Amino acid sequence: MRSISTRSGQSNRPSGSKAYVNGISGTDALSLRPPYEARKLSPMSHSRRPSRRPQEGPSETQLLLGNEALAQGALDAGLSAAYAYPGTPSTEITEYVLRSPEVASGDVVSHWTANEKTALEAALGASYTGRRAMASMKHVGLNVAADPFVNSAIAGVHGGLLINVADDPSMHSSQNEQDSRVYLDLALIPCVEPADQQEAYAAPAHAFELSERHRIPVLIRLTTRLSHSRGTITTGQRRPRNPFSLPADPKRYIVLPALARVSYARLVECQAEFVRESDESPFNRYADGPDRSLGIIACGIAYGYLLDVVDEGWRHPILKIGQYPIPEALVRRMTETCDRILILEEGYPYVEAKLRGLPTRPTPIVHGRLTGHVPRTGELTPQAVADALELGALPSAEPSSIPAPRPPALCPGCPHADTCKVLNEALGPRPEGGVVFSDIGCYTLGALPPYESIDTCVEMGASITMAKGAAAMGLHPAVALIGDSTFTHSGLTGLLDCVNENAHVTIVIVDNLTIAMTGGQPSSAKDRLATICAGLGVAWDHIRSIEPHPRRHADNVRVVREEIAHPGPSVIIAQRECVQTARRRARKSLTGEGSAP
Ligand SMILES: Cc1ncc(C[n+]2csc(CCOP(=O)(O)OP(=O)(O)O)c2C)c(N)n1
Ligand code: SF4
Repeated sequence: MRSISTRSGQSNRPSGSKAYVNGISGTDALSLRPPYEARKLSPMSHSRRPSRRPQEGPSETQLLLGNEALAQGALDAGLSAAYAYPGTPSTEITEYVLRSPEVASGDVVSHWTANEKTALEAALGASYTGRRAMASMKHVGLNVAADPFVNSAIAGVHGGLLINVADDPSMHSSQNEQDSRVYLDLALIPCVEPADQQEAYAAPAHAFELSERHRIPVLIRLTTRLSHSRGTITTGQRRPRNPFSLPADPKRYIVLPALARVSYARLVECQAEFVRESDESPFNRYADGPDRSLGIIACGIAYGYLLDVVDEGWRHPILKIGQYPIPEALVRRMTETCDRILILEEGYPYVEAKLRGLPTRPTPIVHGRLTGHVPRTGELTPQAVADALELGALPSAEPSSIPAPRPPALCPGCPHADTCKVLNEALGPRPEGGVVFSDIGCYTLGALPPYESIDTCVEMGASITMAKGAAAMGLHPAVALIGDSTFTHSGLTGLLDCVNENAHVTIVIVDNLTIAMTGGQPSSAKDRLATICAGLGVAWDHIRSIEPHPRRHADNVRVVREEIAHPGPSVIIAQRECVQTARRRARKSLTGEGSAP
């Protein structure tokens, strides 16, 4: 990797013995005292903490995950409704809200929804009534919710509306590492990207105000390390929830072309104001330094990593970006005064690419992921930042020997394992025996030895529709393997297509009665799958139930073979509870946990 020399002999790295574990460092702020000058607009210019909490007043200290801090910040900022479809690394936002006293008392409504699109639309409906609402999802969930995401920016909001999206660079639990900031260019709305847990707490209050001031939705972007690492936060006083009220101009919500053109023009007009507000935002700060041979722009958690690797003698200007659109005046200050600029950002080279397109005077040399000074793919780490700045190796903690590394695998006794064995026997060797188009869930682990039962896995819902497309081209048997939650998330519409086209596909719904992959959230259509399939038009004779259990193996193989032979759509529901949720349920009933006192 290329690096940028920042030194005239002395080390810039902290001399202390700060340890770095998995790229997560402590949350204690390194204060960058003079030679930095404080930027007037930001009273907190060198600390990691935004100056604004929901309201000044009594506060308490808590140790929270980034996701939990965001949820607490939203509750304290007057949240009334929170909807989500689970997905790592975003799930804990809604789990925290669901556990809150506000939900228990009925003051806040919160639900897991069928998918991310329905989550965002429900939050938009809540906002229509003047309440503050939010929808949370993982980055690929925003693809599913892209339609309401882009169009709610045109229709506008009444109560504040937040879309919290957790990106997963390095693909720890995802099929890609797309950067949600790219969606800002489609929806033309602002985004807040916290650098640490305290900012994650402060972000909802700030973003709700922004949302209500401009009547647009606001994106809050997190990434895995911040979502899943703990830090101490200081809470502020709670803001009361908005009263019920309907919009004064309800026609805005009808995006017929004639009305949408007006709304779109207004949104475009707002862009300059969004940029101005970014320049003034407490989430964006400029810290000047005397050595302008290099300036650094650090976005979101990258700012935290930067503070971890530089010491008090640091001499180069730093621009922290935590609110978008890009703060142009602050960026211009750097481009006009620094010879070269290093851009540190988690995800895509979003800011870097934009800076390359900005007319600047004189044109500084921009370095970052596109130039190889920072790794082009994967998570940013303090070490990657140190490498880019030629600061040498950081002290690192020995990895703990307690959790032994092991490859992912289905749990012993998992019902999906039995379904995989049934499919292997019923179909025989692939591809001669047919193709199993799979979906995303625990059962995707059926791709690994010893099962090797599935042949594809692309995105949620793709199993049924890919099987249908392949069957139409002559593939037989074309089998789709899909979980109960993935089926209600995005398989239903594909099944309707299969019925309408009388597709020769066999759909196996592995119903473990939960969303196991993300920790056991409730599945949307518990015990109603057969009725739903019949309602969509599948003949009752070809909606079969099996129990995926070793003692039923021979019967199950027979059922699969019979349905493969049926020249139309058939559904086999393989129902047996996930052993993990069954265990948790048994433990709860033994300890009385969760029951009334
Ligand atoms: C668009 C999108 N949203 C969320 C996820 C995260 N996710 C992957 S599979 C899955 C659901 C799994 O539940 P189910 O289909 O019932 O299978 P199980 O894990 O219970 O076997 C979720 C929420 C994702 N990968 N993509
Ligand atoms: S969590 Fe449940 S569904 Fe997932 S592998 Fe384990 S037993 Fe199977």
